[in-house]
Amino acid sequence: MYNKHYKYVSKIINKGLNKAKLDGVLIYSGHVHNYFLDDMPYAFACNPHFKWLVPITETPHCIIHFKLDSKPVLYLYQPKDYWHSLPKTTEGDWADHFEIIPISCKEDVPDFSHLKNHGWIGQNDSHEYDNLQLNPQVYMDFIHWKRANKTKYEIENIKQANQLALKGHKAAELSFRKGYSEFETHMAYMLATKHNEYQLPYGNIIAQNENGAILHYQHMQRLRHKPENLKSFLIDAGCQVNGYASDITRTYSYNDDEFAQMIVAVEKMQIKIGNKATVGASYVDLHQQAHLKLATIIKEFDIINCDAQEAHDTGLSNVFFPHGLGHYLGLQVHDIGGHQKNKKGNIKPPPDLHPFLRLTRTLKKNNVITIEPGIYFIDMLLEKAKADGLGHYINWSRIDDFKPYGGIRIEDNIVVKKKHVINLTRMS
Ligand SMILES: [Mn+2]
Repeated sequence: MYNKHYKYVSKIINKGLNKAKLDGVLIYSGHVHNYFLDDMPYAFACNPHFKWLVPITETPHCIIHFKLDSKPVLYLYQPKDYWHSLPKTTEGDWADHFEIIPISCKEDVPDFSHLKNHGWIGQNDSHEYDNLQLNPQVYMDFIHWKRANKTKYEIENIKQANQLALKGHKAAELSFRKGYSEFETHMAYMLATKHNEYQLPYGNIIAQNENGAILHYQHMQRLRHKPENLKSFLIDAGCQVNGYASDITRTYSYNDDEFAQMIVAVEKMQIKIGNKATVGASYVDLHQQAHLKLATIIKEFDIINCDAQEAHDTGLSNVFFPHGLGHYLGLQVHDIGGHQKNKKGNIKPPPDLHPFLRLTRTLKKNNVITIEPGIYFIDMLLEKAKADGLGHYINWSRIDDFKPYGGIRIEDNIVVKKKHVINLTRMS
C-alpha cells in the first residue's frame, strides 16, 4: 500500500516543484526546543511534510532531499551517543524509495549552500542557508490543497488509529462505570492503547460531570466522585499510527435519565449528518444543518422556546454549540488546508456567525473529516446570551437541570466517498 502512496505523493511533490519553479526541496523532520533557561526539551512533533513521505515520526534532525524526477535522499539522524535509543528505521516498503544516508552529527550533514532553486520545508528557526527559500508559498499552498485527498495507505493508517483508540474508549467507559476518577480513567485509556503522553495526537480530554462543558478540559481530577454524585462522562481521545491520527469523542450518562436520552438524540443526528458527508457536499452547509438539528433537540428538551431556524439566525444555537462541526484529519489532528478555496491558496473564510469552523471546503473523494456536533451548558456563554438580550428564549430552570452534566459531544472519523461514507469509527 505504501508503494502506491509514494507514487501519488511523489507525483504531487513534483507538480508542486514545477508550479513553484523549484528544482527540489529539503524537508526537515524538525528538532526539539528547550524550556526557557533549561536543558529540558518540549516534546518533539514531526513535520507533517516529512512523515507524509517517511513513517519515521519520533526522530529529529532528519532531512529528505527531494529533487525533480529523481530518487530522494534521506539523511537519517542516528546519533552516536549513549543518552538516547536509536530509532528502528530502515525496515518497510518505504525504504526502497530512498537513498538512505545515516548522519550522526551536524558535520555529517552535507553543505546545501550551493543548491539553486531549492526550498526548505521546516520550522522557521531550522533554516541556515540564504540560498534556500523557506516554505515557499506556491509550493506549500499546492501541497496543502492536495493533502486533503488521502491515499489508501493513509486511510488504512487512520483506520488503525481508530481501532486502537476504540480499545481505549472501551476501557475508559468501563473505568467510568466503575466510578473511577478522571485520572484513573485516563490511565485506563493509556494502558489499553499502549500510548505514552508524547505519542497521543493531542492531550486526552477526560471530563466528568460539569467539566464536560470545558471544551478543552485538561485537568484530570484525581478524586473519585461518590456514586450518587456521578452524572456524566465526556471523553475526547485519539491515537497515532505511522504519524496518522484518530480523533474520537463519546459521552455517557451514569444513570438512565434525561441526559442519557439527550445523548441518544445527539448521536442519532450525528450519524445522519455524517452520512451526508459525500462528494460535493459543502461542509459549511453540513455545519448549518447540524445547528438546526441541535436546536431542534434543545427545543424538544424544553431548554429553548423558539424554533430551530430562529435559534440559528439569532445566534442562540451558538450558545449551546459554540465550535465547528469538525475538520480535516490526517497527519495533523486538525489537518491543514481546511479554509483553502483552491490550490493557489486563496481562502474561503467561515461564515460570520460561525467563526470557529475549521473546514469550509466542498468535500471530495477520500477526504477524511471529523463530524463532532455537541450541546453544552457553559456559564460564560449563557451569561453572555443574557447580556445580549437572548435570555427570554431560554428556560432557565432547565439549564439548572442540565448544567451538572456539562455537555455532550460525539465525534467520528469519516472517509468521503461518491455516494456513501466510510465511518472509520463505527466499523465492526
Ligand atoms: Mn476533533
